[in-house]
Amino acid sequence: MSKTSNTSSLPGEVDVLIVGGGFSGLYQLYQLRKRGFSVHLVDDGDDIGGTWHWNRYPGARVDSNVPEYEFSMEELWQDWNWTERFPSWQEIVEYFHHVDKKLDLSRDISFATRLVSAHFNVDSNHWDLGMKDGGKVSCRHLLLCIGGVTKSYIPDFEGLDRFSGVCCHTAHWPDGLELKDKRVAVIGTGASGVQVVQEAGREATELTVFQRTPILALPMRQHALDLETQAREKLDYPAMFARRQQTNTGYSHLKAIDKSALDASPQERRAVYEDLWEKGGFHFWVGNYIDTLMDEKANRLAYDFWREKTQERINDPALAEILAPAEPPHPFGVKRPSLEQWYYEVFNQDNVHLVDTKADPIEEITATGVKTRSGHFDADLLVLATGFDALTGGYSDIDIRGLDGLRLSDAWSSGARTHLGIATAGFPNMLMMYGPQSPAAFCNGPTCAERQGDWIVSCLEYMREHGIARFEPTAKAEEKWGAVLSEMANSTLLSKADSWYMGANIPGKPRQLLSFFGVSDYMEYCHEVARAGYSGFVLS
Ligand code: N01
Repeated sequence: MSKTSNTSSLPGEVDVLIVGGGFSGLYQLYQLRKRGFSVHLVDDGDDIGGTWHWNRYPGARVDSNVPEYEFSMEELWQDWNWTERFPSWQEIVEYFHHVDKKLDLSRDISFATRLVSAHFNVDSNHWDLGMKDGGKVSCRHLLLCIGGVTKSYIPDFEGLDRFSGVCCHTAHWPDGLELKDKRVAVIGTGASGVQVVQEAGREATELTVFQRTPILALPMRQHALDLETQAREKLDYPAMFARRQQTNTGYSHLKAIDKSALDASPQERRAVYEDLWEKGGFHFWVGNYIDTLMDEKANRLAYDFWREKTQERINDPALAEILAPAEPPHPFGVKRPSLEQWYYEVFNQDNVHLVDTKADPIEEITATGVKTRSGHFDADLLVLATGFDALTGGYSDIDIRGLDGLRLSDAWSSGARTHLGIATAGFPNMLMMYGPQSPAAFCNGPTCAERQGDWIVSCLEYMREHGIARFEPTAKAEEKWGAVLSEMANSTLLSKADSWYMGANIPGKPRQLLSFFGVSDYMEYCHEVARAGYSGFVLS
């Protein structure tokens, strides 16, 4: 696999400095450069790809199907083909190299360059930026495209530093580390854990899975893609990409059924559920009856169907009850349902053990494995699939200081406050893509990168055309946006789980809904703000 190598050196000053080389950052680089902005991108990694540069654990693959999960520009898809409906991280990285080559992006990217400080300079209305290696840049606009799952979370397990085997978090998988012929322990059963467990089930001599909350995983229904079919389907790509702009999920084919599950007869509902189940992917999640994520009774019907289907695949009734319990651990779909291929069958193997850490808590990590209340589980490789300080953690890792030296981490100490999930009061000329209170967690990534991205590009053009040196949202606009999110949390079942959507997976983190549900509805708000001359922003 070829690595992107032609790294550009840092410029002294630019109109826009972008941080992060994933879908959103690369889109901004391409679009802003085309419009005559001087723009540069920095990324901590030594290659593009954003989350796909970092998350390269065995089995890592995307949960969104292609071609929905790619850019919509024709010059990018006309001569690109995939081999699988849900591609592996390796193939996605290759796709990013293709994008780089086609759009000639890396001439304006500094790789292995980590932004560590960003201080707003009130005299110049510029941001003074400092990189980890000492490099400095001044920019008019700071555009943070750092992604939602940037800062990994490692729980404070007693004795973790004493483990004598190899221990790694899924987001920091070293090149060449294999599961084969090892005794593997995996802590965590979110989307990352599910994928590692599937691979470890095939490769490891012994596998122990530590589950705190069962994942309500859905069948992926993976299949290979051939060139003839893709050539035929490309005739419809422009229409498909246009449709994807119109839905709240950001997928052209995924739209909730505009009917209550409770209004359907049991036979009709069963037929709908079976159909969604067979389609695979996220159909059973966001293509389900409209009230599935809003009404407890409707939700329970979906949960019971999920449980029935899942339990059928697990031989041991006791294990089936731990993996798919009679009482839901939380409403279905309010934590991210991972897509799986053979996850549940793994637990039918003799060399695989499941530990329910609610019943049998982890007491400590020892030199040779994991000690729980009931016993000790030996391991050579300890995999921490324990997630991320999602949506806000990446920001608190940078020393961002706005007006009067205000630190972003202090401004957000009791919760993230934003206008549209794009900007925050006290931090002029700083914009976030995929930020907290934007639709990041509930939208197909590339769609969000393009839709929110186009709005940001227009916003920056507007500021340039009107000679505006500085803009920032008002505290009042942030309050209003916060109220929109609170209302959303209260009118759905989203607040009923301790998920990263709610900031509730990190001890001590303020509990709030961190993502807006529905990208089309969200864009309506954004367009309304722009039409009103950027209402809620102070322009000077
Ligand atoms: O992280 P998670 P992730 N003791 O937070 C457990 C995206 N993604 O990396 O549920 C024991 O979901 C925790 O338990 P609990 C996707 O958006 C996408 O898997 O809190 N266990 C949970 O089981 C996803 O949602 C893809 O009770 C502890 C797990 O660790 C997001 O990234 C692939 C614990 C963390 O799960 C994050 O997924 C991968 C403790 N002290 C990721 N602390 C694809 O597109 C935490 N856990 C395929």
